[in-house]
Amino acid sequence: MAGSNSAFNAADYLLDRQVREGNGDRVAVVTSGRTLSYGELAAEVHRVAGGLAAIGVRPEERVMLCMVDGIEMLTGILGAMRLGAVPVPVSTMVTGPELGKVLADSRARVLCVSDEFSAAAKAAIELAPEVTDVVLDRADPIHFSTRIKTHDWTELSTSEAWPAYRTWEDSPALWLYTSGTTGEPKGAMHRHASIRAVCETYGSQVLGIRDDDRCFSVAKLFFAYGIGNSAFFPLAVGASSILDPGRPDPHAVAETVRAGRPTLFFGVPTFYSALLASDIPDDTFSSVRQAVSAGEPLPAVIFERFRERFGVEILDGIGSTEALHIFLSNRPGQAVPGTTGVAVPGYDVEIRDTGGAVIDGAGQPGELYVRGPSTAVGYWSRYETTKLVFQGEWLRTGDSYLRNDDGTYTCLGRFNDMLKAGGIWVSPAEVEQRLLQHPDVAEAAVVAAPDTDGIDKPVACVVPAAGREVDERALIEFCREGLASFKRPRAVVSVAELPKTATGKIRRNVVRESVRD
Ligand code: 3SK
Repeated sequence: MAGSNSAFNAADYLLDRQVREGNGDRVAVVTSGRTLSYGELAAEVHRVAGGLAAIGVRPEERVMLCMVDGIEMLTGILGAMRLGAVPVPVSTMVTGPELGKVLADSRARVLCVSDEFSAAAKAAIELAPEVTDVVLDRADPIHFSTRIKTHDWTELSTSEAWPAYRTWEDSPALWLYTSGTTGEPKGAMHRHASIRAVCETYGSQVLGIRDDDRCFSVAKLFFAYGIGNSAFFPLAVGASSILDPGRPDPHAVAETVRAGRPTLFFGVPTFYSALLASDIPDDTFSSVRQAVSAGEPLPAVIFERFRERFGVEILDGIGSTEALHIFLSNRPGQAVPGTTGVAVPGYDVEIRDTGGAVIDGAGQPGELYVRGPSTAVGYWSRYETTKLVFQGEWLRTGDSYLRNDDGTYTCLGRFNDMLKAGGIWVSPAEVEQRLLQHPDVAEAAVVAAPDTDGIDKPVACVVPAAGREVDERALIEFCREGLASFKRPRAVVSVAELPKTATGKIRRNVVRESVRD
């Protein structure tokens, strides 16, 4: 029962329950080299749990995983959970020192790492004195320092099966590091029951995921968005997951889609835009019954162009690492382009002013707060930041939102990305959406930059569409026509690419600095 602290283990819920319910022969996971049934995946997870225990991992200890998507990453995460330990999947897009920072912060003793990140791991370990053991996914271990014992993955996956630890609903299950678009990385600590909560809310009631679905997510398992899409949602209902170890690029993803024929496809706005800019065939997504977007607002123009060209509706939603997954979303068949839809069942949202008072009326911007069954218990060892973000039952998202007359919500950007022109608030997202409607524009970021009088004005950085050139005057005129004139960018800078975070979000602070130079 939700709310009580009875015995519950998320790995048991996702895998062993399927086997107990007679789904052992169903396909659980498909990767480039292997296909595993639920029975086979559960057995491998039991052995990996035993392997981790054999190298000394104890319940409640952290195990960090810096790995490509594949059977090892999935069984490493679920094996640690089964053992009652806490998997900490981390971004594979970081440098050695960045990895070292989160490794040291987490106090993990064991690091699991894919071959291609072993150099970063070597540098990271120098900064993390607690690390004693490294598990590599190749048979030929590289040499770390003398204090480190190295193991290869086969050692784990051929160990004695290990029974599920008697975790409770509120036992620690998973840590996910987040830094927002700036800030220091902080570990959001999630409970076992939160994993079931996201499956029973967004997974079942919004996506309507079924056992005959096949999920493919461009966002990797180390993101909150990706682990829900590729592990929690499919496994909770006996569906299958397609895991791709490669870096997402439109042609490679189109290839995986053609081969795996997913029915649910998960991406982020930047990737949908890259798919639209590519020459992949228009029938690429013919197997997909629903596409999903999160991470940042999906511009209406991308929604329309994707549906027109590929014949698939993209369901835009917003979640956060702290909430574990999506809590505000459009609904299948009823998407309102340019909005993030309404609260996911089980979650409540509020818009509050800077003093924290709830704003009731439609059309008034404020900061979005959410409460629901999957919010993290706080950040690891970050007392002050925890108090700022986790306020009683409510989670402060840092996103600026307004409620529309029809009850849907529209994102105006990060709360602190809002800019003023002529003393009036301007939403960068709104100006960017207008720019994206222009055929010369592939991507856009609008930030504030001081004019010659030192007064902030909106400036746009745009990536031209393939084969096009950007005409500054024409784009400013285009914005003046489509928006209130004060919102138009006063300058347009053409750039080859926009700086992004590992999750594909525009790094506005970097864009801001670049236009101020
Ligand atoms: O940024 C989002 O929208 C998101 C969605 C699901 C899970 C995690 C995140 C950060």
